[in-house]
Amino acid sequence: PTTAVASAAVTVSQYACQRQTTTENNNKIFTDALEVLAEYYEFKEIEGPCLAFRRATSVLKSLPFVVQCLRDLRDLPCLGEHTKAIMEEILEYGRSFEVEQTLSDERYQTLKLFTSVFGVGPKTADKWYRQGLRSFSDVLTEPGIHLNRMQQTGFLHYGDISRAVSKAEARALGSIIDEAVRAITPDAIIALTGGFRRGKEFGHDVDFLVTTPELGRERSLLPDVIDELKKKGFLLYCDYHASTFDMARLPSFSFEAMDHFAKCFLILRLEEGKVEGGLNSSEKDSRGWRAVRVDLVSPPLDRYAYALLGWTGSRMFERDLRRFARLERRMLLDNHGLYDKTKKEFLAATTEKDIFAHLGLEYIEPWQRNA
Ligand code: TTP
Ligand code: MN
Ligand code: MN
Ligand code: MN
Repeated sequence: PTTAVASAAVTVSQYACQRQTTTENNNKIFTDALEVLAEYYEFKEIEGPCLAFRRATSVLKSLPFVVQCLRDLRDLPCLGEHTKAIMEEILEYGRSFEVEQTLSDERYQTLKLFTSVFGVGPKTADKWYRQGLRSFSDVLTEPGIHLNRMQQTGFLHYGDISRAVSKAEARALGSIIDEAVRAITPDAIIALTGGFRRGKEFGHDVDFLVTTPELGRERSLLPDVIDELKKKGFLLYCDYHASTFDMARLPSFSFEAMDHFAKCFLILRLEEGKVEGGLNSSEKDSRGWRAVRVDLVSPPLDRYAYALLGWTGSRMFERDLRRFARLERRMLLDNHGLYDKTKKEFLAATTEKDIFAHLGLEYIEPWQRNA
């Protein structure tokens, strides 16, 4: 009889968009450790090792087996010497000295804390650290510090926003968004996207794509939806960005750049009574509501498939889709479209399957994109 061997002769692609990665992570003990190191280098703004650790993490998340010895790693891509050394330590001692050192590093701890505030990125966090600030009360009592509106809101709702959003809460928010959008245009198209579309149980926010069949109408859709949410008493915070979309522009070469669609970053008030099974609260409080982060993006309908693919993530999956397009197909992909450099033309798509087909990639379902 044939016995299944863990690291059987199945080749694992170096591209996340050619791997199936569900939310079931068999190698969490390794990926948690490697993510700490990735974040450490991110805070240090050293891109190379940061990306290397993220790529390694992403490969390990796709494996259908638990790595039990270094031999299991033999034929896997994206695992460098540093990664393998960390994994070897964990295999042998159940933990990594370097990771534990990083976790107790003062700068790492402080930047981790500061960047957990909505509106505070690594740059601001590092500036505060270099000013000698170490805690929220340091920041909030330091005379020279100016907090922008986003950061003020971030501190105000810190407890709620730093607590994970559950699937039940995402569903309740779906109904709220659905109702608000349909009050504006009954024929609106609304799709859940982001981590919840990938089947995650918890998220840091809830992402929706909303648009209308009428081209051009989407430009004024979000302002109307925002007014509606405000009128109904749901709106706690709104950062709206109007569309800067230009049809003629080539897809951008950058991986992390924001797209040009109209979008808003919101904080909404979610009532306990709207959530089946109640709120995801650590301690029962008597408020009966919580604040939740919600993102809305509104592409024109003819870019719906590209926007949906781009906003479904994961970030590593998106990054590799673009890298694959560029290096393997001489095509440029971003949230707006796909440009074939050989044919010198944009490729139209009405579904995500069309885009995978254009790229000559096997279709990967949303719940298999948790790279
Ligand atoms: P996020 O909501 O940041 O991440 P997530 O939903 O995968 O995970 P979490 O549970 O932590 O919320 O982003 C979702 C996707 O949207 C991600 O792939 C990046 C993409 N995105 C853009 O393409 N453009 C943008 O301007 C923003 C803000 C996000
Ligand atoms: Mn999200
Ligand atoms: Mn802004
Ligand atoms: Mn989001």
